[in-house]
Amino acid sequence: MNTDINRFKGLLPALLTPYDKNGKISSDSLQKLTDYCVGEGVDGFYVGGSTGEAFLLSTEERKQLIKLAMEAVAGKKPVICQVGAVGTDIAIDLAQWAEKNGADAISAVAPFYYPFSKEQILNHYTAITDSVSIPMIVYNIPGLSGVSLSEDDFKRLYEHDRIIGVKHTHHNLYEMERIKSIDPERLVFFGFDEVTLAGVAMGADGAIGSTFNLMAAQYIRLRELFNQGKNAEALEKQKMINDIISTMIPMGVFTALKYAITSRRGIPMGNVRAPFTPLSNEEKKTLDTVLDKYGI
Ligand code: MN9
Repeated sequence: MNTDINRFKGLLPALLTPYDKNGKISSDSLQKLTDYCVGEGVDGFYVGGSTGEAFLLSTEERKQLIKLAMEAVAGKKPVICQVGAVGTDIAIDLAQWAEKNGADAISAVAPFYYPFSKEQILNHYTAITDSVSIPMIVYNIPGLSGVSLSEDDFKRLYEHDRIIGVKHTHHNLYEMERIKSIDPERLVFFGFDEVTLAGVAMGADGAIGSTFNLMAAQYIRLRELFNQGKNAEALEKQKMINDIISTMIPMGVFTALKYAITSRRGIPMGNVRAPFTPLSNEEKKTLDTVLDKYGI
């Protein structure tokens, strides 16, 4: 087992992918966004996940995103690159690219769309992990991928030394705790920002979230309050965060975040790719009202 895995622990933005006026990935905005997040105190980055619009990008663009994100972060914090794809060969190509460009770890969503057997899914993870020498963090997100990896699946995945943890984007915290208990040295990142407090209370080593791009400081404070045993205050912080997230969900969290970061942080983010649509003026107003209320 890699003894250095503790450096991945903490609060990591699931990095948004900014576009320039022509709809191309913007290295300038990537630099500004990662600098801003580092300034807020994040512990690392998760690049090219759901929030990063991985499945709206071409493979070439995903490679470009990895390269530009690695250059932008420049070793200031650990970076986990999501390389998952339906085809094993595509995921391996991305994994090797990530390693070559300095990624600290890779992550992969389970292969989706086709009804693969659990055996095939396990082989997929083994093949990707074996193709590189950096660690793999499994991305379990049944709500979007349609594939649910169970405690038993993790027992098998963890037979591989370099599969060092999971990004558990699932509201079942019992399952998360059971997965953590298989091997307490391996890491569990919780993936739903609106329940960060509960995730941490149930033993998550960290959290990877989309809204950390905009307001990481709020989560850092929440964690601090929890660590000081100030649970009621930590819950107040979570409730405040959730007033914002619940406003964003009906309009599309990534779309809402891109609008808010562009307008409030002065970092041009562009829109989320089609078929997603930009916010309407009415949605912008609704979001502005709640962000103003909390001084975000
Ligand atoms: O990566 C994100 N998961 C999904 C994590 O988008 C499915 C979360 O950060 C959510 O966007 C967030 C709002 O539901 O918790």
